[in-house]
Amino acid sequence: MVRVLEDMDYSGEVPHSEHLVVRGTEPFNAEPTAAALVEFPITPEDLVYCRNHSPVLDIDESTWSVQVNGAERSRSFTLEELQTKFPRVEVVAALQCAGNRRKEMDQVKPVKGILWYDGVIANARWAGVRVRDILQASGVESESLQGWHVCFTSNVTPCQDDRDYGGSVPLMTAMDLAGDVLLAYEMNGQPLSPDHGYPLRVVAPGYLGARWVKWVDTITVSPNESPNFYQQRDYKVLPEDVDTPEKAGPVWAKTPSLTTLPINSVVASVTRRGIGAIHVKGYAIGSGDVQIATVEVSIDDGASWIPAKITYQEGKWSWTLWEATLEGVSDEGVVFSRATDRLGRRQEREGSWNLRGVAYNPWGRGKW
Ligand SMILES: Nc1nc2c(c(=O)[nH]1)N[C@H]1C(S)=C(S)[C@@H](COP(=O)(O)O)O[C@H]1N2
Ligand SMILES: [Mo]
Repeated sequence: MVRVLEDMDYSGEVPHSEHLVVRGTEPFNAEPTAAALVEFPITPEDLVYCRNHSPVLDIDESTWSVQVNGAERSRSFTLEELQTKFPRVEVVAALQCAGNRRKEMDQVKPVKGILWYDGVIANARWAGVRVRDILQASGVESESLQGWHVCFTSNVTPCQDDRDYGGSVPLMTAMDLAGDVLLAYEMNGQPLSPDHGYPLRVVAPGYLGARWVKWVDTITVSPNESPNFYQQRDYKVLPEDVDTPEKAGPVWAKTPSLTTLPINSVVASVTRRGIGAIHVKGYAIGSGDVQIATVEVSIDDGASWIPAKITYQEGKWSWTLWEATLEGVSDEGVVFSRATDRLGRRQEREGSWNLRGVAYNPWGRGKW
């Protein structure tokens, strides 16, 4: 456990990428345009969105250690031990904030939260240590801990709504070799930057970004989910009739925490090509571990659909990039996108409204 600040103090804030649209400075929250994002299968570090509930600090890795609280005993590991004693595992996975596209939901009816456009998503190559390996080395026997959770905490600084930042995933997910839950020390072949969790962050493929705890210094197995504010009182799809914070009060505890986000696709850019033609590009993302099978576009309000070409997809956890050229189009119009996954589940025309503006996924939409 490493506490650097007792209070939120922004005087040590690190410099950030200048290629992002800033949505807030203290804490620093910023996203790229979707048009910039879809130019790269693997998102370059300076186009990775930043989502923070606290100052971003430049942490001294020599003082870093991770405390693991197993069911029976506790252990602590230095960063060097993690890097040298455990296999290095690489995973390509998309990181997406549950608030992606909140701006569009807010136009349906106002919501509470940062009005993110469609850029709070990044596809990166993460490398680190499997949480499973660390837990096993700490004597955790998952067979006897059915229904338990792994709670991740960063104690470096207090946050806006809690004294630390935390989130959890089911223990089974972390123990499953196919789950690929890591404590990552690299992003895209480089050490993590302070913005993205240096020296160590959780990578929980298929889970919403809120569980990918940055600057993680404590892992606790528990019969309960993380008690942290951001697990219990935020990042939940409240019922549609809860439209004020007062009504939300008693409902938080009854509403399940978000795990995966729904299937999604967005139109990121529409370019006119000569007379009567447009070129459309976008991204899509499956829900959990179910990859995208097809993306289609429509220029007649959904009456007919044309398959887009998938230009990138990698493994189980990546996003999908797609593009389409449409000919014989009028001078201006609207193009929609919809994605279908390998189980045949399809993105619907409308998304559902909720007070916190999370998990929004209506058809993608672009104009020319
Ligand atoms: N310690 C800490 N971890 C955190 C957060 C935070 O505020 N503090 N934000 C979470 C949320 S809501 C998201 S979407 C992702 C964003 O990761 P990024 O800033 O690297 O894009 O980190 C998660 N991990
Ligand atoms: Mo988030």
